Amino acid sequence: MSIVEQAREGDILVLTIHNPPVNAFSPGVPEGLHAGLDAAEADGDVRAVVIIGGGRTFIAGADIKTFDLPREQAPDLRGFVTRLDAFAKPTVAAIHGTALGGGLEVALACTYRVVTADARLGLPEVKLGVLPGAGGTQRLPRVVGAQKALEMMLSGSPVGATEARTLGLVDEVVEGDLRAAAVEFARAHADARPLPRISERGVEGASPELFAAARAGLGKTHKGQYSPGLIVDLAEMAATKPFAEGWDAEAQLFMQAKDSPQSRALRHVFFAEREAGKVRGLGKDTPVGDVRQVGIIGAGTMGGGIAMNFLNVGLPVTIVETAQDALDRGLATIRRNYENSAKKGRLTGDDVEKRMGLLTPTLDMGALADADLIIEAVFENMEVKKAIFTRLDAVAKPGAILASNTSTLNVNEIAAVTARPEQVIGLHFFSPANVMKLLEIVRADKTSDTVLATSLAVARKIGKVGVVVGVCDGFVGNRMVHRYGDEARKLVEEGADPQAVDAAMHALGLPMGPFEMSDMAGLDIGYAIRQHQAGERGEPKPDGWLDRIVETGRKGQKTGGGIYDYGDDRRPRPNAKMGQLIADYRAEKGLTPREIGQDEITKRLAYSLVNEGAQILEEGIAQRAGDIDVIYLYGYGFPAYRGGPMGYASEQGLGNVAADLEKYGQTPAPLLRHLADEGKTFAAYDRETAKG
Ligand code: 3H9
Repeated sequence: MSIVEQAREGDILVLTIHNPPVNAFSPGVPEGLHAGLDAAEADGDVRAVVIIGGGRTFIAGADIKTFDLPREQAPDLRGFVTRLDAFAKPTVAAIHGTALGGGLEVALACTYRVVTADARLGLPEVKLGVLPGAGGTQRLPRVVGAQKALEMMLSGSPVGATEARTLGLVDEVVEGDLRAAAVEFARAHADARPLPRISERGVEGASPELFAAARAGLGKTHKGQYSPGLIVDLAEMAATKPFAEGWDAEAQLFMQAKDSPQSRALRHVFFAEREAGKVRGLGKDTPVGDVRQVGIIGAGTMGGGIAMNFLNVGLPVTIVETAQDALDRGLATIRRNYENSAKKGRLTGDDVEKRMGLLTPTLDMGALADADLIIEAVFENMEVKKAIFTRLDAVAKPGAILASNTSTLNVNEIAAVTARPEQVIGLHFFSPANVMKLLEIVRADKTSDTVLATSLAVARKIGKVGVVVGVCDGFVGNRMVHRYGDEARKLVEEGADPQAVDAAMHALGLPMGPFEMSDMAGLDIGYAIRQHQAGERGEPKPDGWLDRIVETGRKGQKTGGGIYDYGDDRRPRPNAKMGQLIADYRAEKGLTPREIGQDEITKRLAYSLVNEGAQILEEGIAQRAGDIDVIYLYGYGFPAYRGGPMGYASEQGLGNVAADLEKYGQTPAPLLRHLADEGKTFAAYDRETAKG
């Protein structure tokens, strides 16, 4: 079948795009569409043209894979849109699924748009660090007004068919057969002249204040990002300059944005997110189990948060505790969380009761006999976990998935106490578990493919980004964060203020620096880990400056302060006594503080993540560098526009990263060294290893 199929419906020519999976504007598509317009021009009997997508969607945009091609090899979307806009016969975009980016731009250059009731239309380019580059910045404001256009282009979120109709973005919402309805519509409008062209309209609702306010808001909504400012500039041009001028400026700014490191990073993230859901070696036909009943052991903060994920999607949850008061507290917390959402208007009172109604509290582990998936979420102690899994093995039905929410412990060891280690897996949720999107899915040595595939499906069902990792201390996220924390503490020993260390991470775009994060998580957690690890290695009790802070009783936000003080606004403020404690510590240890610039702090912190990430990759604990990036985006707030830590390092050049690591006294991991020597990126490594 040709990539663009031409078919006559009497006097209407229908052009159907067949470019699965999402009809992106790939090489071959413009050629096929031009051929269709040639045919419509040549044949006097053709009165109008319909453009429709074959398969599941209309055009989902420019083909993101072609962004790095030289301009002359990239599909010419703008050339096609120009011809469409000037076409002498009426053209109708028949839209189902999603008309996104270049797809909506094609539709906007058509004379008319008809859509199915479930269609969605949007300009999501900002999410790729670019801007609508085929007339979207100039046409959308002319259709929906300046304010709505800004909102759509800056958020990148699509609108549904009904809203699109109200906005005048579409001409008709179709029930039933879209193709037939579009042909009918085209025929009914075949003789309309002059043809209405969006490019000839003015922009409603524009004012200098509107654009000034939009610019002022960017610091909050798009801090540190490049393309949103350009989008506002172009929307303003749409309102104040002739179409042709805005159209030319758009082309130039699109190229600038496309060639920016931020766009490269965001495109890397787009594909990394999609790859992360795929497990190498796991067949597409791997059976996926049905999860209808969920059991949770532990009604503490984690257990309660985990339970909410399932209740939110209508799955019944049985939650088990050892004592009635702990169970009551857990339930009250879940209810309070839901009621807070209801107060904010995110849920109705009915929703709250419906969700609470799906929750069965019990002190009896035997009540988990019917559960398809059981998640243990008690405190981190191997003996306690082993006892629970031994009991679960006796109680759970055959085929039930037995999962541990451990964040550090060895899942193989936990699995080994059961007679069914193939049913055991780690499901590591991030706190707060009802909010954070990341789920590390820890594949133990004997975990079966079905258990793995089912866990991935469960992650999708509850709206999490599931990333498969292997067993090691801290898995991917926490193992890397431990190295990062070590480096942060060292920087303070050497002379940096904690505030300066955190500020460097803010400048990189992270919502929190390492010390704010530790204060939030509780300083006692890291303290306990350091003590434990030293004990295991037979080393003396750790006595760093941070250990000393914990020993003063300051454990972070939960005790009102830790490294910093916190007021009601929960913002960190330096504490003079802690500053003195650090100064005394340095003096006692004979450390002469030195000035440390932001550049050094940023490199040492970011590259400590990268170096550990490279080690993790080499050990096969993560399948891909892209997976590590996805973990850092969704679990730690690493900004997508930096590409995650591994993407960021690749953008800096791995040779430079290795040299900086050495300069600051760290040894580059062998894989990092190797890639640096070969002049490669982590993305190249991912591509090579994908081939096997
Ligand atoms: C643009 O248009 C620029 C213009 O303004 C100017 C140009 C001059 N290209 O997400 P899924 C692949 S910028 C290439 O899993 P879903 C995707 O990688 C573009 N590939 O499915 C995946 O591949 P694989 C503006 C693409 O049903 C497969 O399709 N448009 C593209 O959950 C399925 O994707 C956008 O930003 C693409 N444009 O969601 C839209 N899109 O199977 C981006 C998808 O190998 N796309 N793929 O893993 C989306 O938002 C979602 O993919 C969509 C479907 C909603 C369409």
